[in-house]
This record gives sequence, structure tokens and C-alpha cells, in this order.
Amino acid sequence: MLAPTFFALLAFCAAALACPGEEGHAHVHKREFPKVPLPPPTRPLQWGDVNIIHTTDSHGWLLGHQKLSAPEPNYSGDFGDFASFVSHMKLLALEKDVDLLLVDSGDLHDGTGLSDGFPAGGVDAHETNQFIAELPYDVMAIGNHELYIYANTLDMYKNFAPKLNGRYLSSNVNITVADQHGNTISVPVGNRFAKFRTRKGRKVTSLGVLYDFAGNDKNTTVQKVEDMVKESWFAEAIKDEPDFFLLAGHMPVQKDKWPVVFNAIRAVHATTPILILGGHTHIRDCVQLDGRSMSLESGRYMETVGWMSVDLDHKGSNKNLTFSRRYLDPNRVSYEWHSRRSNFTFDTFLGQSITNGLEKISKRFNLDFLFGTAPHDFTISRAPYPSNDSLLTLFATEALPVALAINNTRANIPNRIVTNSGSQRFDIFSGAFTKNDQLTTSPFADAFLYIPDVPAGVVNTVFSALNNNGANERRRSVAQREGPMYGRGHVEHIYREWLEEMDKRSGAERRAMQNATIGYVTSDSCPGAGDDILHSPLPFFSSPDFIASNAPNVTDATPIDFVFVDFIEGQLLQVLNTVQKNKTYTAADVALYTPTLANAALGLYAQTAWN
Ligand SMILES: *[C@@H]1O[C@H](CO)[C@@H](O)[C@H](O)[C@H]1NC(C)=O
Ligand SMILES: *[C@@H]1O[C@H](CO)[C@@H](O)[C@H](O)[C@H]1NC(C)=O
Ligand SMILES: *[C@@H]1O[C@H](CO)[C@@H](O)[C@H](O)[C@H]1NC(C)=O
Ligand SMILES: *[C@@H]1O[C@H](CO)[C@@H](O)[C@H](O)[C@H]1NC(C)=O
Ligand SMILES: *[C@@H]1O[C@H](CO)[C@@H](O)[C@H](O)[C@H]1NC(C)=O
Ligand SMILES: *[C@@H]1O[C@H](CO)[C@@H](O)[C@H](O)[C@H]1NC(C)=O
Ligand SMILES: *[C@@H]1O[C@H](CO)[C@@H](O)[C@H](O)[C@H]1NC(C)=O
Ligand SMILES: *[C@@H]1O[C@H](CO)[C@@H](O)[C@H](O)[C@H]1NC(C)=O
Ligand SMILES: *[C@@H]1O[C@H](CO)[C@@H](O)[C@H](O)[C@H]1NC(C)=O
Ligand SMILES: CC(=O)N[C@H]1CO[C@H](CO)[C@@H](O)[C@@H]1O
Ligand SMILES: [Zn+2]
Ligand SMILES: [Zn+2]
Repeated sequence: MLAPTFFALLAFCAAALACPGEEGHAHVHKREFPKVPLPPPTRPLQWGDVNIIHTTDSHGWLLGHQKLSAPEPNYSGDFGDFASFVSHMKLLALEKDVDLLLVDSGDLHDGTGLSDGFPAGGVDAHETNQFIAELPYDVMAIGNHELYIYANTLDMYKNFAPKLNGRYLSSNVNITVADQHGNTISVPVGNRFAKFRTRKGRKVTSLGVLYDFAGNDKNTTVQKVEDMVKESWFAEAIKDEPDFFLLAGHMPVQKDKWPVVFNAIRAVHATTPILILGGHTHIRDCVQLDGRSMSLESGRYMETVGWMSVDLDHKGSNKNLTFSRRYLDPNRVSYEWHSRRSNFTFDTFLGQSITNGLEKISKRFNLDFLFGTAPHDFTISRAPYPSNDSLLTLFATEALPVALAINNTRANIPNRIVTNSGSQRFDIFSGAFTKNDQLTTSPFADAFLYIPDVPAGVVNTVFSALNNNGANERRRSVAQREGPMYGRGHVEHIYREWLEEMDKRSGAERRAMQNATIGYVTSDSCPGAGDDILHSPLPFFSSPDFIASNAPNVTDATPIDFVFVDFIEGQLLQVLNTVQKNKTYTAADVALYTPTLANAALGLYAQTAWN
């Protein structure tokens, strides 16, 4: 399945006819404190000489997950709560007289209304990034979502990186800009590396590495990881031995190229501790490349805050070091419990001002504009497809037929609509369905095209054939973990594989015990249990790559409108000309079906069906 292009994100409201207008009955955003008593963690964090709090792939989820359906309350902490947590943990570190660092591994853009719901003329995540910069991050690395659109990269270069004082790292990522004489130059977006001392005086050498991403915009450059380690600046940067290497990077900790960086450092420093903080595939994962190193990846969407600790020994020692890692569910209960605060001593001034500031953005972007009220949860992978609880079913068989028929002169001609299941990014939960929910769920501004007068039987055959081709392509790319889709940044299949694995491992039994709430159940390659809270796994159902509205009740020979999302045009024409030979279809047979774009469909549907 093809990933919809992220350039499409640019078009959000400008192109969509269904943008919420001023007449919308907005309601005031209300932040949700936990309504249900949340069980606290059961075991304290293991502190070491050096401790790290890690975020990655936050994708604009800075107001936390505010829905009341499970497991969302587990992730209800907002970025203000997180800031308060970090402040208290810094104090605990002082008390314990140890180091505590804060690290992020990239992908600050694309994911919620806060980052993406900006009015025309704005830049994605520009507003949210102001608040991220208020936290005391020691090191941040660039992600691929900072590079799909040049304006976003430029904003990071001009406005964000300078706030990090040399600690926004892009070891293998450049941007092309004009210098003060108007000459075109290619320069790192942030810094290639950073050397600094911790509060306890420990020497740190740090990098910020991006995996081999190939979907970047013009005038940005991603250097391959194996070429980066051959650079003379790299050799120079790692030459002196620090107390430890801190490698942040937007690259999964397994099945990618961290070993290339690791081995390049090990070739010079056989025993220096190497702490790796990765990201990108949206899963919780950990591995030790040797006994003096640990690599941690901390999920996605502020559904996970990672913790790593290590007790250091003396230089030259080759004994295994004592590491620990933990995946926290980001909510006030977890934060308060680990930072030893109560609900009434938890909020800091900074934390509250960040929460207030984020709520102001939400208001300014009109993110609470109400399209309707969802009668129950609709999920991408926790309900079978097709079924009434499946978001994919809702989108393809309910929402698209309603939304695409609005103001459409062809509405009374029988049709079948085909789109890709990757068009849905996040679940819909029972309750208010707002502009923010539409942006998180269905962000891609793809158009719908059609071919008139295709026999209904042929349309149905093409739909089945597309899914068979898609399945073969997916098997190949999963097996190799490479290929063009991975290069362009498509990781949803890896996240889903992870969900599937945890459900298969113990899902049915653990849910039957009924003594744990649903959530992530991680099995990684590091010793001991990683999850801070024991959950039973989220149910998992796989889905086909392509989804469609119901076939109209007509004979196979009846000519109908074959409607499909624009970016599968090439693939679809090819299959159409394979399954039948009566006519050779070309782009000349294809026309625009409606000016309504895919990202407006759920809102239009909610306005008619959920009001
Ligand atoms: C890249 O940036 C340079 C300098 O700003 C500009 O002259 C050039 O047109 C840009 N190239 C593309 C392909 O956008
Ligand atoms: C990145 O920028 C640096 C500094 O201008 C330059 O020397 C280097 O060649 C650039 N690297 C790439 C891969 O473009
Ligand atoms: C040291 O750690 C490595 C990597 O985790 C492991 O394979 C090895 O068994 C450990 N050695 C000892 C003595 O514990
Ligand atoms: C926690 O504190 C907030 C404000 O700081 C308050 O609104 C909320 O009601 C409190 N919750 C509980 C359970 O005490
Ligand atoms: C699914 O929804 C349809 C239409 O609302 C309803 O007729 C049907 O009974 C539902 N099926 C189940 C299994 O709930
Ligand atoms: C349909 O047409 C009406 C009347 O011109 C207009 O107000 C409305 O915005 C249109 N809706 C869509 C989805 O195009
Ligand atoms: C649930 O009960 C089982 C069996 O007694 C136990 O092994 C498991 O740890 C329990 N889970 C939680 C989250 O308490
Ligand atoms: C399909 O159409 C036939 C013939 O018009 C009709 O008898 C049948 O009830 C229809 N089936 C459905 C599910 O609407
Ligand atoms: C192909 O064309 C023939 C003759 O026009 C027609 O009878 C037949 O149904 C068509 N088949 C398909 C699959 O369109
Ligand atoms: C630990 C934790 O936060 N658990 C909560 C997760 O969400 C479920 C469903 O809302 C709650 O029941 C749990 O208490
Ligand atoms: Zn991401
Ligand atoms: Zn990414």
C-alpha cells in the first residue's frame, strides 16, 4: 500500500470545502483530569548514576489523550504535566546527587490539530514547538516528519534549533539556504554533534542520526548512515573519549542501522558506555548491542515516556554495566507517583503556563469545533474489518458514500468507492467528534476521481485484485524492512505487527483474567519487565490494504461509476486493464468525482449522521 503523500498536508483547509466556519457552535476546551481512579505504578523507577527521560514521535500530541474510552486515559497527561514531572524529577536527581538528562528523538510535526490545524499562511508545528522548547531538553534529534515540507525544515533551522543552543542535532541532515551574500549553501539543520558536561561533570559526546529517509523535500539532504560514519568530522567528533556517548536519533533500535554507528565508535573506544535513544517505528523497544550499551525506543503520540538508567564504573573497565529501562504511561497518576507529589503539589508554574498556552492554541485554531457526537468507539485494529466498530468500515461504507454525494450531480448513479486503509491514522472514540479529531484521524487531503460506465462485475474484481497485490507487496517489505515504502517513512505496518505480536502472545488469556486494563504489553530484548503498568494487550485484527463502499445491488453487467482516491490511479488503471480486455483505460477516461477531499469526509458525515 502506498503512503499518502505528506505534501497533501499543506492543502488542509485551503482546499477542503468543508472547513469549519465561524458559524460553528464551538464549545470551550476542557482539559480532562483523570475521572476514573487510575491505579498507580507498582514499583519505583531504578535510578543510576546517569538517568534519562526520553520522548519520541510526539507528533503534536501535546494536550494529551483526552478521550474517556480505554486506554486513552492512561495517556491523558499533557505537556504541561510532563514539564511539571520533569521539574520534580530534576529535584529528585539533585537530592540523589545523580545526573538526569532529557532527550527527544524527533518527529515533532504532523499528528494533531495543535500541530496541523493552523490557519492559512502558518507553518506546521511552529506554535507547539515554542512550548517544547521551554522544557530543559539536553539533546534533541531531527525526525523524518521535519523534512516532508521545506517550510517546516526551514522553521526548525531558523526558529527552533537556535533555542536548543547547539543541542538540536542533525548529524546527517542538511538544509539548503541562501547565505548573507545570496549564495546557495547546504548546512546542517541543527548541529552535527554536541559535546557537553552533565551537572555532575561527566563528559558527553552526542549525535543526532536520521535513518536512511528518502522522502525528504527539495533543498533538504539526508546522508546515508554508512556514509556519515566515514566523514572526517565524525572521526574527529568521536576521537576523544567522553564518560559516555549519548546517541539520540530518529532510527528504530532494532533492524536498522544503529549497529553501523555503534561499531564505528566501538572501533575507537572498545568499552566506553554508549546510550542510544531511538524512535520512528512508534513501538516500545529495547536492545543491548553489548554489555556496556543500551538502546531504547519509546513509542509514539505521547503514549509512552521512556526511562533509562545506568551505573557507570571506571574508565577501561570491560565489565557489563547495570542498566534499567521502563516505559511509563504518561498520565498525572504515573507522574505524581514517580515524582512523589500529590495532585495538589504537582503542578509547577511552568507546567501550568504550558498547559494554558497549548489550550490557547487549541482555541485559536478552533479545534473544538463540533461536527457531531460519535455513538461509540470506532477503531482501526481493535475491531474486525468489516464490522460496526471498525473505523475502516465506517469510513468506506458509511462516511464516503454520504460525503462524496453532497452537491454531486452524479450522486444518483450507482457507484463503488475504493480507498486505502492507510488513509485512517487514529481511532475515533465515543463522544464529541471535533475538528481536532478529524485532523488526527483522517489527515490526508487526497482527491476522489472516477471512471464512468465500468461494469459492476469488473469494479468488484479490480477491488479484490488490488488487495491481493497489496498483500504480496506488504509481505515483501515486511520481510526486508526496506524498499521504497520504508524509505519514504511508512512505518504503520511495523507498529501494527507489534500490536499483532502482543495480542497473539497472550491477548486472549490475559484479557480473560480481567485483572488488568488494556494497553501495551511489551516484550523486548532487554532483561526484566519494561512496562511500568501491567496491562492486557489491546485486541488486534488485521485489515486489507484497500477498503471499499458496499457493492451496489446491480447485475455484474450494469455500468457504474468507479470512484477511487487519486494516488492509486496508476495502480488501478493497470489492474483494470489486466482483469478485462474489452477496453484499454487510460488517464483520459478519469475525471474528478467531487471537489470534496478525503480529509473532509468524516466531518461531513458526522454533520449529517451524528447530530
Ligand atoms: C533551493 O534553494 C535555493 C536557495 O534558496 C533556490 O535558489 C532553489 O531554487 C531551490 N531549489 C529548489 C529545487 O527548490
Ligand atoms: C552538509 O553541510 C556541510 C556544511 O556546510 C557540508 O560540508 C556538507 O557537505 C553537507 N553534507 C551534505 C550531505 O550535503
Ligand atoms: C554481558 O552483556 C551481554 C550483552 O547483553 C551478554 O550477552 C553477556 O552474557 C553479559 N555477560 C555477563 C557476564 O553477564
Ligand atoms: C487535581 O488538581 C486539579 C487542579 O490542580 C483539580 O482541578 C482536580 O480536581 C484535582 N483532582 C483530584 C482527584 O483531586
Ligand atoms: C451494525 O449496524 C447495523 C446498522 O446500524 C445494524 O443493523 C446491525 O444490527 C449492526 N450489527 C451488529 C452486529 O451490531
Ligand atoms: C454544497 O452546496 C452548498 C450550497 O451551495 C454549500 O453551502 C455547501 O458548502 C456545499 N457543501 C459541500 C460539501 O460542498
Ligand atoms: C492477573 O492475574 C494473573 C494470575 O493470577 C497474574 O499472573 C497477573 O500478574 C495478574 N495481572 C495483573 C496486572 O495483576
Ligand atoms: C437487490 O435487488 C433485487 C432486485 O431488485 C431485490 O430483489 C433485492 O431485495 C435487493 N437486495 C438488497 C439487499 O437490497
Ligand atoms: C465485453 O464486451 C462484450 C461485447 O460488448 C460484452 O458482451 C461483455 O459483457 C463485455 N465484458 C466485460 C467484462 O465488460
Ligand atoms: C494505569 C492506568 O492509567 N490505567 C487506566 C487506563 O485506562 C483504563 C480505562 O479508562 C482505566 O480503567 C485504568 O485505570
Ligand atoms: Zn513518527
Ligand atoms: Zn518517523
